[in-house]
Amino acid sequence: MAKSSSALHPAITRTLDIVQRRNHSEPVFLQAVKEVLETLGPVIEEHPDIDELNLLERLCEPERQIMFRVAWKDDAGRVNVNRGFRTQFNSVLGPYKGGLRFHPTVNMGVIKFLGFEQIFKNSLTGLNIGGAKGGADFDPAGKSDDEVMRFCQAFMNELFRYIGSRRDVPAGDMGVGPREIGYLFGQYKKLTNQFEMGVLTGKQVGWGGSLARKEATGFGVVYFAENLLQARGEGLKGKRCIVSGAGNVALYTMRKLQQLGAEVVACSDITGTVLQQGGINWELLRMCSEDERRNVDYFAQAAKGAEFRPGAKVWEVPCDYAFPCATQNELDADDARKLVENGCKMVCEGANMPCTAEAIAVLKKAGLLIGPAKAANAGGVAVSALEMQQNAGLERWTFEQVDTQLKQIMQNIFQTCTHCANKYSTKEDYIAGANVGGFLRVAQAMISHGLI
Ligand code: NDP
Ligand code: 2IT
Repeated sequence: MAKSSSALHPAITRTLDIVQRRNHSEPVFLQAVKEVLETLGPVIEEHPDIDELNLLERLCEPERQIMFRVAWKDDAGRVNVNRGFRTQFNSVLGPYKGGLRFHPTVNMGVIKFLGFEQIFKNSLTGLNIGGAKGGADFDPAGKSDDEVMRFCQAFMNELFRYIGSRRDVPAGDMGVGPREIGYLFGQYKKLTNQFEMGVLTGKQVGWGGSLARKEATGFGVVYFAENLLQARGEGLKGKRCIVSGAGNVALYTMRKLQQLGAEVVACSDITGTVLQQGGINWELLRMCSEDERRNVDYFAQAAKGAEFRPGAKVWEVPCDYAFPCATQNELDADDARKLVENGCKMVCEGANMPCTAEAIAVLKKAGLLIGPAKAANAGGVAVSALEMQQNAGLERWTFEQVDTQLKQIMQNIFQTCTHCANKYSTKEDYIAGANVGGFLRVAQAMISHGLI
């Protein structure tokens, strides 16, 4: 069987043309589709029915897209209007599953890129969850608790028609954490008059949430990185790491890195980059970020020996390993060159599609290990599925039980990526490995379900 060749399979070029024509105003969606499709050539050659059944085009078209008005009143009594979204991309492996993002940059293209990625990520977990994503162009920054609650209620007034524990199960993403999930759940319960625990995940642990869900994405990223490094006979102990972001994924990536003996030298957010001698004071950072909802400029003032670089990206700080955990396309070709120059050996993606295509090309050429997002950050949604499992069985597992399963799932994902990289691309091409591994399970299920 032929491995990846420079000329793309005709089914791929044809599908890319169609997707480009249909979605020309959605660059990040196109970027995500291109990255996946370009790695599928050898699989399509091996399974001609994929082309005969036009699976690629079917896969790139969401099963359903919902867009709605969200009108709500701020504390000054003014009426605000935002746009809400849910893309129910693919339900072949289970109920639609994926987070909600509240951020001013949200639009249909962003939600579609995230929903598309989610199909393959969810497939890689080996669990029965389909792919979806949603959110709104609402900016939670600077909003009062009451404003966030009123927005969540108004958002759910429309979304509730389309979700359900066996239909579509949203969770958090940027700007949506346990507080927002609580308000969303309260309104869903009010509207449906049912305590349908499994309709949302990422709930607080007191009323149906899973222990270790909060930690899961970041911990999973580090478990995946450990697997990558072990395969090269390397490890995390004593290594200098940099992490972008200071939100949920970044925080728990840093936590696990420190627990495993790595030194986290810097992190960042929209205000800039903070470095701290002897490593980032994690407890203090967690308090600033989670409890006080403050930025890293504030943390830098409180942290001993911290240096703050306003507006600077974190990638200029020399490190052994880098963990982009903030947002899409946050690491470009110049940043990648900087990392290479400074001797960085691995980039493991916590955020969804944090590296531009050009950055990936630079990193690959320099031989860095790359942990692709749809594999490396799948721990969050995997533990969401474990939360659904606990809810369905009216069970409550210990932190250790969940964490042990998370570790095993991340190892399984790594093995799938390794196997598929070796078989369909080249050794250590975990990007192709993740795409193919995620795709194969979805494709087989789509074929089984017939033309629907
Ligand atoms: P949070 O909202 O908790 O945190 C996001 C962090 O990224 C904040 O520190 C934010 O800074 C920073 N950030 C956002 N945009 C930029 C930017 N343009 N430049 C610099 N910093 C920026 O979100 P999460 O941690 O949940 O999500 C982070 C990433 O991980 C996203 O890509 C998300 O899709 C992905 N992800 C999340 C999962 C989850 O379970 N939550 C699971 C898998 C992936 P500021 O506060 O200053 O805006
Ligand atoms: O990008 C992601 O995987 C998430 N935001 C988590 C989704 C989920 O359903 O837990």
